[in-house]
Amino acid sequence: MIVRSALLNVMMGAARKAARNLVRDYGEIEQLQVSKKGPADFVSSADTKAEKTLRAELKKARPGFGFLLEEGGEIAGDDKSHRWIIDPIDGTTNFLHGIPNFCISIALERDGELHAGVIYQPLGDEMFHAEKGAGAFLNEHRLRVSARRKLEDCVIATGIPFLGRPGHEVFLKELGAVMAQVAGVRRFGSAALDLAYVAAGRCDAYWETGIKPWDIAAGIVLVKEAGGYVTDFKGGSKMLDNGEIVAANDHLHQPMLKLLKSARG
Ligand code: LIP
Repeated sequence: MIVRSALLNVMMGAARKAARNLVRDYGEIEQLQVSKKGPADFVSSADTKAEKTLRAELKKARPGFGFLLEEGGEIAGDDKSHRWIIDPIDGTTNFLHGIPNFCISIALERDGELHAGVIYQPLGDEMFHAEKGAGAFLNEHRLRVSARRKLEDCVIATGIPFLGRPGHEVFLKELGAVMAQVAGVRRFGSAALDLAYVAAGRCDAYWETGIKPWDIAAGIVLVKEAGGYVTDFKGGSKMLDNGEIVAANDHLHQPMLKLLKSARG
């Protein structure tokens, strides 16, 4: 049995509590798909409810910590060195359409550095968790990024910009370059789970642009603790600031950066 820190236990407990209502709400979606009004309002209330639960649970355990919330924005705490970064539903479009690939994502930032991450996929009861220096886990199992060295053997995850999002042309260039070199490209619709999958070696790499801090903060800790590399497109560490991310195992990270750079021109 693995021994987890009190901090991770708090994060996992909050995720499980918020997930209970989320799963119930997800069960309602099917009925709402066929109603005239559609499920959009219902989903945004599920999102807000989950965020409220997460905030209350984490505040109870660590009263001084600040928050960066997808719905509620930035909330300063008395303790200036700690901040929770939370996405109550990552994969909202999936949730809305009754596609079961969504999760809760919670990260803890300590003195400006990402320190711990929990990504919980409630329908599969998959609890991904990691803390700096202590490794990454899926439930009780230690995670390690894939060992694949050749792009031709690899499955790569990505996110596709959609209506109202910039960068369509550039993305098509990136996709064109990547798809010609690899065994498969996947668009699962949850950046947090894409990163968890890289940490678990299910996917060999993941890239996306225009992504928000709460979508990727927890996943960054997971990939790094599973022995992978995560950077922005320039190879730097400003992913939360510029919304660009490339995550991969140690063999593929540089080749992926090179490929994306040459595709963008
Ligand atoms: C989503 C991401 C997804 C990305 C979407 C969106 P949300 O987050 O996880 O990978 O491609 O643009 O940002 O909106 O479900 O929290």
